[in-house]
Amino acid sequence: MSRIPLGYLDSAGARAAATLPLTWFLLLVSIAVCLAITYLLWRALRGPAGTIGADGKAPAVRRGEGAARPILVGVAISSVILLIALGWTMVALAQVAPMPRRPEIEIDVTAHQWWWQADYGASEPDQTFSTANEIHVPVGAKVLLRLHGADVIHSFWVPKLTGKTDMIPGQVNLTWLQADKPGVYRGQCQEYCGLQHAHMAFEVVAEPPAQYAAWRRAQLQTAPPPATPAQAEGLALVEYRCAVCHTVRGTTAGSNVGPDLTHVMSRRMLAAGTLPNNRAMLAGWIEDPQGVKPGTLMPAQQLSGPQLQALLAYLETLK
Ligand code: HEC
Ligand SMILES: [Cu+2]
Repeated sequence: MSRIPLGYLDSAGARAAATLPLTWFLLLVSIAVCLAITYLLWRALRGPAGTIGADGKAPAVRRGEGAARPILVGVAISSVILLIALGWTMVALAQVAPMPRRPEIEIDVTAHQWWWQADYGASEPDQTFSTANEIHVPVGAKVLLRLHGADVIHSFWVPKLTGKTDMIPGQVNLTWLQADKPGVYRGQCQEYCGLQHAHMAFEVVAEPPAQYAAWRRAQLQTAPPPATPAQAEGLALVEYRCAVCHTVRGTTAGSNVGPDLTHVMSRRMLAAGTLPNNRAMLAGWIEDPQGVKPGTLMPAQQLSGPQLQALLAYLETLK
């Protein structure tokens, strides 16, 4: 599926599309204003300089006939443009502000320093699961997002699909999105939230409904039991070393300081969009998370070589 980078000058969904013409209008007006002011300044600077009179005083300012005209014209033009911008903003707000009354999907997204937790199925207790840094939605569906903040203020932003909404501890903010085309849309935290704010990205994977349903079914599964001695040793290490912070459903690891790892290998990226997800990157992350994301809340694990291999053998089964 194609990866679609950040960018707000085009849209891929109804909510972003509603504000797009206004964005372009304001952008072009701003550019025109900059050019006009530059031109007027340039013209004024090129005009004849005033000369100091014989008495050593600057010449008196002369106010010619009709000198007030440019001011009046300028004020009139600005007022008209600002009134248009105001009216247009109201219209755009009316289009994007109401939440969908019957959303097809509801997801609780919680921002942590510095990763995203996505919980599905709050309204159906047998359909709940938690994932991280990757939000799947079916193409064309209206998706309601309940936004939570775990520690400090963050902000949810997927420019191709929806504008920014703050995620504030102790408060639930709502937003919604709808993807019209399949694709992987990049999102980013938009409120400075500490050391690794720049490495707090995520992806919205919009896929055809059948594919989405298959993904959801797979996410609902618990982790498979280990099939080899190495995997069994890996599981023991997870329950001993990682369980204080991570969940692997189907094992005794059940903490939520860090991302749910039950299906960690099904994800495209690791550590909030920081590393591509494969065996080598996973090993590097577990050995030295502080080298990848200095300040991240996962400490280095200091495992021996054989321990790391066993751990990887087990983690690779978490698809
Ligand atoms: C003290 C808590 C803590 C411990 C112990 C811990 N982790 Fe983490 N882990 C985290 C946090 C917090 C993150 C999120 C880091 C980020 O993205 O900034 C994380 C992220 C990860 C990720 C990336 C997941 C993703 O989807 O991006 C993996 C994989 C991971 N940890 C594996 C492990 C393994 C394996 C162990 C045990 C050997 C372990 N962790 C021990 C807190 C912990
Ligand atoms: Cu943030």
